[in-house]
Amino acid sequence: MPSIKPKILQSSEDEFQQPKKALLVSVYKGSNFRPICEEHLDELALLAETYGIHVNSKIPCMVRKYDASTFVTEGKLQELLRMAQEQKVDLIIFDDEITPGQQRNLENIFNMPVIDRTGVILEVFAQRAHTKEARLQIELAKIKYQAPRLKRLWSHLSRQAGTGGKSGGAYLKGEGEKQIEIDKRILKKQMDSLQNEIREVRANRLTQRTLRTRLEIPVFAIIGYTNAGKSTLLNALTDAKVFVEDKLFATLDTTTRKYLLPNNQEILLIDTVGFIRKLPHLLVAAFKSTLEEALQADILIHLVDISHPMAEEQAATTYEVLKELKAENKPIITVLNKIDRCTDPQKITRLRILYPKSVSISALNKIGFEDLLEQMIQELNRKRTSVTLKIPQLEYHKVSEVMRLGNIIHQDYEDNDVLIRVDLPCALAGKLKDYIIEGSA
Ligand SMILES: Nc1nc2c(ncn2[C@@H]2O[C@H](COP(=O)(O)OP(=O)(O)OP(=O)(O)O)[C@@H](O)[C@H]2O)c(=O)[nH]1
Ligand SMILES: [Mg+2]
Repeated sequence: MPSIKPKILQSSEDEFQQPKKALLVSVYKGSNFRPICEEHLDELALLAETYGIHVNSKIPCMVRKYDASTFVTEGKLQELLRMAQEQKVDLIIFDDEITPGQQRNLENIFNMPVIDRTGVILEVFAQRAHTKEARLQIELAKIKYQAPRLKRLWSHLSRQAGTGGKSGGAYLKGEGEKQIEIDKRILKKQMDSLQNEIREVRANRLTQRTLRTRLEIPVFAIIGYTNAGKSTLLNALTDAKVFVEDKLFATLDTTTRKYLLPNNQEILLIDTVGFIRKLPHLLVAAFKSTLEEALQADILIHLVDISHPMAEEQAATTYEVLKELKAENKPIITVLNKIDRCTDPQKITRLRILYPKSVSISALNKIGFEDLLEQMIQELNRKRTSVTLKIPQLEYHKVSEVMRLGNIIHQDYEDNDVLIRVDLPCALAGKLKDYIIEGSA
C-alpha cells in the first residue's frame, strides 16, 4: 500500500471514524412518491448503521425543484438547518448524489460534514472488504471519488492568494491551487500504483480460473440484492461457512464451492457481492473484476428477498446492474427467497409472472430446495448436448472425464475403443470433437 497520503484523505478518514449522529435526507417530487422515499431512507439508515453511524432522524423532503448550488432550495435548507441544530447532529447524509460543489456549499451552510449515499457505500465497502483485491479496489474507488472533492479544503488558500495576500502578480498560482495540484499528482501516483497491484492479484486469480475452465465444471453464480440471503443459500447447500449477517454488504468477496446435483452432475457455486440501488458507478467499475468470475458463470441464480417491501424494485435494480455489467443475457433462474416471512401470496404470484423461470424457497429453513435443484438441472441440460464418442481405451483419462461430467446413456466396447452415448456439457463436447462419431458439439 502506498505510504504517502495527501492530508485531506487522512483528515476526512479520521473524521469519519468517530461515531457520528446523523440526519438523513431524501427528496421526492409529489406525494405519491413519499412511501418510496421512506423506503429509501430506511435503506440509507441501514447502510449508515452498518458503518457505525447513529441515525438521529430520517427526513423525507418534498421538493418542487432543485437548486444547482445547494441541491435543495432555500426554504427547505433552513428547515433542515434548524432540525440539525435542534438535534445536535454532527453529520448530514443525502440519499441523492451531491456534486462536489454542492457538497462544499452545504458544508459551509451546515458547518459540518455533508456526505451522500455514494460516500457511505464507499465507507461501508472499505470497512468490510477482506481480501487483498477487494481492499485495493475500494481504495482505488475512494481515491477516484475524493479527487474532485480535493478543492474544498484548500480553497481558503486560493482565496487568500486571489485577494492580494501574496505578492508576485496574477501569473503566480494561489497556494491552494498549487497544493491541489501537488495532491492530485500524489493521488495519480497512488492510483497508478494501486492499479498495478490490482493487475498482479488479478493475474493470479485468472490463472486459477483458467484451471477451472479446463476442468469444464459448469458454474452457477448466486447473485442479487444485498441481504437477499445469497450466502445463506451457499451455506445451506454446501459447507462453505460464509459469514451471514442481517446487515448490508456482509459479503464483499466471492466464495466458490463444489456441489453435486441430485443427478450426480458436479457444479461450482459462487457466492457474490450484493447489488444495491444506485450502486456507485465507481464501485460497479471497481467490482467488475471481482464479479468477473461470477459473470463468467454459465448460469445465474438471481436471489430476491420476497419478504422485503421493495422486492420488486430490488429485483429490477439487480437487472440494471447486470445490464451495466453486460451479463443480462445469461440464463437466469429467479429464486424468491425468505418465503417463510412473506405474508402476501399475491406478491409471489406477481413476481413469478414477471420472472417466468422462478422458484420459491427459504434458504434459512431449507424449504423448496428440490424445485431449485430441479430447475438448475433443467437449465444445465439446456446447455448440454448428446453425442456418441469413440475413445481409445488407452486414453482412459478422457473416458473418466466423460464419466465424471456427463450423463452416460449407453456404453460399449469395440476392439480397443470405448463407445459412449452420453449427455455432455457443450464445452466438453467441443474439446472432444475429434472423438465424436454421432451428434455435434
Ligand atoms: N427468514 C429468513 N431469513 C433469511 C433467509 N435467508 C436468509 N435470511 C437472513 O437474511 C439475512 C441476510 O442473509 P445473507 O445470507 O447474509 O444475505 P446476502 O445476500 O449474502 O447478503 P450480502 O452478503 O450482504 O449481500 C441473514 O440474517 C439471514 O439469516 C430465509 O429464507 N428466511
Ligand atoms: Mg453474503
